[in-house]
Amino acid sequence: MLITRYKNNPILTKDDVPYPVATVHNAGIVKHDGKYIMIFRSHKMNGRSILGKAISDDGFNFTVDKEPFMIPATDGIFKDYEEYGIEDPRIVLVEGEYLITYSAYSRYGVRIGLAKTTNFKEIERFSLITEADYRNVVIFPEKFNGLYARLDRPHSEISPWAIWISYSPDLRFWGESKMIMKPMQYHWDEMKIGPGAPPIKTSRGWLNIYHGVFPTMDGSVYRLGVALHDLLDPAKIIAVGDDWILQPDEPYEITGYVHNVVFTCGAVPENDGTLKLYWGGADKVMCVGEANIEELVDACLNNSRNPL
Ligand code: BMA
Repeated sequence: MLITRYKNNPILTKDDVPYPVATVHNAGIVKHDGKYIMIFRSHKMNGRSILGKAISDDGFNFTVDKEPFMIPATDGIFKDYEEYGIEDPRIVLVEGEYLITYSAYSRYGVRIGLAKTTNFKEIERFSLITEADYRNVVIFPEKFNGLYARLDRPHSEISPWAIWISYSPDLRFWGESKMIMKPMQYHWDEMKIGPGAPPIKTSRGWLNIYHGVFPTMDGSVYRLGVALHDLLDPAKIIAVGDDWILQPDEPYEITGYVHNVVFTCGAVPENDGTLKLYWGGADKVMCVGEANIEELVDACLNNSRNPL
């Protein structure tokens, strides 16, 4: 077992939230000033999503803020594109700024918003960084030759939904896009894949924990897998682990708002070489597990499949 589930999962549910919500799931998470800050998604009772914030000393026991952290914008261009809700935040620290990427839903489709904060109190909505039909944007914590880099997942009618990379000098304008990893036929991720947690730097490469989806007669199953990107050229994938590292096994992952889902938006690497991996269980609750980072890298290298 590469991921050891925390014994008291789920760590956060709707009953921990002091305002009315139906779910708590798909949270981004970072360590800031010695505390774990979690930005989670909740469905409201109208079926649209908002983002909440929770804080913890140990990464397991969280307390939720009295008010939501972000709700759909009420003015400017963001208002038009967040009308149906905001979902699945990822957080990364780059050069002293926390960058939060989230899915913005509206009558025009789903695109990605980028907000910045330094303290998780004041938030600046910076830019809408894709057009419609993109989800799952994770930004690398470091720049490459002076450029920010991101992984994302555009929707395509022609090819299975795959992971792409793009670069930006300023977080606003993105380009040099390229598909770098795609689903594999008759495999656990054959229907679609997407970036999960922001990439984690290791001595052997960037560890990318992604999700893959398999269609069954009983609906789709969301699982997590691992890939390793070159440290200097993240478009180059060194290896993709052939097996999933986590699948819905516990009752709170099998049954919920959407059945059979483990979905990650964040992980925290610790100084002792372990990783706290966070995931939404069945789109309803938040869970955590621990892993050894080197073992996850080995899982990419020792039993690989082709990225493309
Ligand atoms: C995806 C997204 C995720 C969700 C998953 C399973 O398409 O909507 O937010 O966790 O489906 O329902």
